[in-house]
Amino acid sequence: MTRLNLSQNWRLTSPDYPEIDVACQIPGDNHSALLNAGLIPDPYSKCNEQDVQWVGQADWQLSTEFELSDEQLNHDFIELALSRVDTVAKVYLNDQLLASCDNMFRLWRFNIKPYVKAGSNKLRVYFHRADVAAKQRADTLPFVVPSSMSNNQIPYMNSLRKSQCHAGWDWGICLMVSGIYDPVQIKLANQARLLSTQVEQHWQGQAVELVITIKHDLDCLQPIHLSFDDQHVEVIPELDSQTSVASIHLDNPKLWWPAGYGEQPLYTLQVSLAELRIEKKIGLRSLALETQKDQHGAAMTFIVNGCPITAKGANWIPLDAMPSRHTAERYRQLLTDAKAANMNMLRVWGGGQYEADEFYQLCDELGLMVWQDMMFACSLYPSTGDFVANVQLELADQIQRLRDHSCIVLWCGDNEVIGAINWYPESKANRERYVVNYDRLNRAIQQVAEQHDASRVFWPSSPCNGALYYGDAWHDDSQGDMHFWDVWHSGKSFAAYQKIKPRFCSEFGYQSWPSLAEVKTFVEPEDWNVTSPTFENHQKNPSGNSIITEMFTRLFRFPASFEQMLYLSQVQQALAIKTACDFWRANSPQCRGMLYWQLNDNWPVSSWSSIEYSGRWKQLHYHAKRFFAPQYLSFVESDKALELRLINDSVSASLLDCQLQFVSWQGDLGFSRALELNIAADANDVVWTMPLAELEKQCTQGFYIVQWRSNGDELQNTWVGEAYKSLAIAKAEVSVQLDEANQRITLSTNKPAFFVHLESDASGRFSDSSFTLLPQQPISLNYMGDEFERMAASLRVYHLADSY
Ligand code: BMA
Repeated sequence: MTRLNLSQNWRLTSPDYPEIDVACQIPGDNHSALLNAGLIPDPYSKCNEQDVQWVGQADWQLSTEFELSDEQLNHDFIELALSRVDTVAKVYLNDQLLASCDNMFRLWRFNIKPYVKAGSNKLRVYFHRADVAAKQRADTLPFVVPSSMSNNQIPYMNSLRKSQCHAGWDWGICLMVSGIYDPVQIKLANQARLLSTQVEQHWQGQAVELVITIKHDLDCLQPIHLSFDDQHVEVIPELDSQTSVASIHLDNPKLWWPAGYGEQPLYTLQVSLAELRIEKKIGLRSLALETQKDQHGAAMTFIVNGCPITAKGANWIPLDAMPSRHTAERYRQLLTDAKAANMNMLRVWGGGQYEADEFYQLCDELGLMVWQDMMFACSLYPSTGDFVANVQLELADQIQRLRDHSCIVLWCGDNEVIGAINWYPESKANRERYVVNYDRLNRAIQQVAEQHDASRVFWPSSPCNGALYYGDAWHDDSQGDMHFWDVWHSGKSFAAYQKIKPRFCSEFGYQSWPSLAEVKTFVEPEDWNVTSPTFENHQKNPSGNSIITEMFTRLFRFPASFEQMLYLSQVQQALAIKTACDFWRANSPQCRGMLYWQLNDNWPVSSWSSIEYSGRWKQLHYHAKRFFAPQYLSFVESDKALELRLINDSVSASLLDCQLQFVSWQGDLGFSRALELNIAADANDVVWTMPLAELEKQCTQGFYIVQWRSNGDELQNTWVGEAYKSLAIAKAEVSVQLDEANQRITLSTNKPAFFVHLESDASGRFSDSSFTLLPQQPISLNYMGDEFERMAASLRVYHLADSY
């Protein structure tokens, strides 16, 4: 097949602004094009968000021209492939209406043979205002279907199949972008097309039978060739059947494992028919979701290759609010950073988008399991025939595109839509109607998922207790997945994380402010204040800043400056999520999943993320690298004692050397013990205890610290017995030595220093940060970036006792 990439010479115009005619990169969006042309200010800077709202309130048009030769025109099939067309758009070819699109998640293939000619052809895509289209659709519904106005700044987003966070979210800018976010291609073929392939893995012990289904439109006996690794198969299609099936048997293949559990070998599958070819990389693994009843309720455990996995990771939102910036490099960076923090699962959250192919390819390659939501979030959704039919087409497209990615472990119907039935006055007043309405759509989603992929479990919603439960999954820790927001949204103390024992917590989060380095990119120095207009515009959760500040007063001495407030907010966030993960890991195997909210930001903002928009790691991400380590030592308080537990999330036994110490605030060693620890595969053992009565005397005197090595990393965990504000922490003096030749930084201190954190204005990160530093035990780490000089010139080293 020949493909022509129509990525060149696109122009963006608007009937509402006749003077605008600018170049537009495709894949790309209108805001990016206008920004490049200097017609709008940077929407991410200062309060510019408000000044660019006019862009979303206009119709736009993208147009280009392309050449076709006589020879190309003679092909039997000439198709235009369009995907991620956002959203209500008409496609014209040579000024004839070719198609109407109204679903950003569809993968369109239009037969354009009747519309094209030799020589130059004109392609034009006209985008209608999405806010107006959304209202028009909502007006036709038989009853009110409420949409999420606490997140969206534009109403009725639920009536459009468009990324729901385009209208803003409680971490997101409202841009109402439009454009085309995948490459636009013309596909030429003769005789027949290869339409799709599906690889099903049927496991029997260590052997796998691959059933490969190929869809095509051959009408002659031409062979289809398949190769998988070093095996080759030829299939002769049956006449009048557009589906051919081949099978390949492998004994003891190399297994694909989630990160931390093993390697990620990928086999190459090639399917070819004459000059047409489909190529895929396939990871071989068996997969199950264990939901059986047990003494705690019911399990929620992913089983890969027969081994129960503890899923550790975060929730993923779209990379950037301007889709032009969804580049392969940025996917790779962010996903590599997720893996570097010992994550093995990401949840693609339902208010964003089915991600680009690169995302899933990288997750396959890195061993990041994907919990895939369908794109519905926090609103109620229509269940009218046309809406449901549109969704079914979207899901058929997406599931067929994605199902051969081994990284995907679950199809989940939506984000928080069951819960949303309890949020809106209309649905509270008529719950039956809205539960039935929910189920009609959800059931249709399930049917398409099961029709196109029988190999994965369909999970109705997140959070959810299982099929046909409509209760409060937010708070039920006995079964299913839960979203635990009692700490952030309801103001409970961090100890509330230790009052629950989730089976799988797929959301829990705590906000922080961005680092000073990040703040410099979007706030002018005169607005460096957490209540300045600019700073407040970059906080989309109305009570966010007060929640952060109020929690300071519970835990810490109040920070002395704006800069120290930023730093301390990241200490606080790290401590919140670490409190939860330390406790839940210590509760494995009862808890088999923890995905915090949220991995990333789609613009510079105050949020729950552990990686800032610029890519800089917040303190939380450095902590996650420790508290998600496969071999982890966690302190937990039971009724009687402080326990040190060793958790081994691995398929093999492990031997660990660790050093446990009690250190006074002044740095005197009260107790030091070297422990040599053996642990079985997938185990959780108590390795040391201290009775509470003893501990009470100790905890005002100092703290425990345990240090160990795992997978080449130096790890540590610190336990303090009371809120930091009440402890007699010494005013440490931390000094820094730089070694440019080796990109090394060495930190030393005269007194114990807590949450010692490095930050600079340079790009890149450090091999470690936000740790406890002890006197006489300097820590050396690497700067991982290409701007050593800039890093050195702007390096700021923070620590807790320095924040007040
Ligand atoms: C969740 C998510 C998001 C939201 C986050 C923080 O429940 O599903 O909708 O951004 O909470 O409020």
